[in-house]
Amino acid sequence: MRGALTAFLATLVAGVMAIAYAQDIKSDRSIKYRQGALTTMSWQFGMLGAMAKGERPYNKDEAIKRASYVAELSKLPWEGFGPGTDQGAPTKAKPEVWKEPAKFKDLQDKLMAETAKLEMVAKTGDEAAFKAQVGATGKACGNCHDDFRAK
Ligand code: ASC
Repeated sequence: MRGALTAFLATLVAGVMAIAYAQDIKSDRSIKYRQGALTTMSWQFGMLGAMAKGERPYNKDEAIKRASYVAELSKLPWEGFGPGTDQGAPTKAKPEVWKEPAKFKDLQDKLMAETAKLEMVAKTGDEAAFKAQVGATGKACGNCHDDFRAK
């Protein structure tokens, strides 16, 4: 009887540990995934920011290429913010991401709308409009960081 209970408890503990370990791996991968996507987007958008500020020469073809990357990249990070991925690796994501999902989603949608517009505007070759839209897109990045990313 005692032996059966011990075996049962040992199995239970092993099971709980296996689940915790699996979740930790999954969470760690999700966090690294979303950070990778956001970092890649930041690299590409940073080049457009430099162009908009005149730190890099304006080039229509380059602007189109990078804006199209940013438009696609802006769709990717969000699935990396699944349930339970508030911890498991170092992250600046605030608890609000999971507490206010509707608001978080709304800001994702706004970013994706701005990046889609950025790609469209880049294709027109209108430099002034492109620069203005880089500003609007950067604002959409910042709006989300204000409430959902720790400093
Ligand atoms: C960038 C970048 C961001 C945004 C943000 C704009 O280039 O990496 O996260 O712009 O700083 O507010």
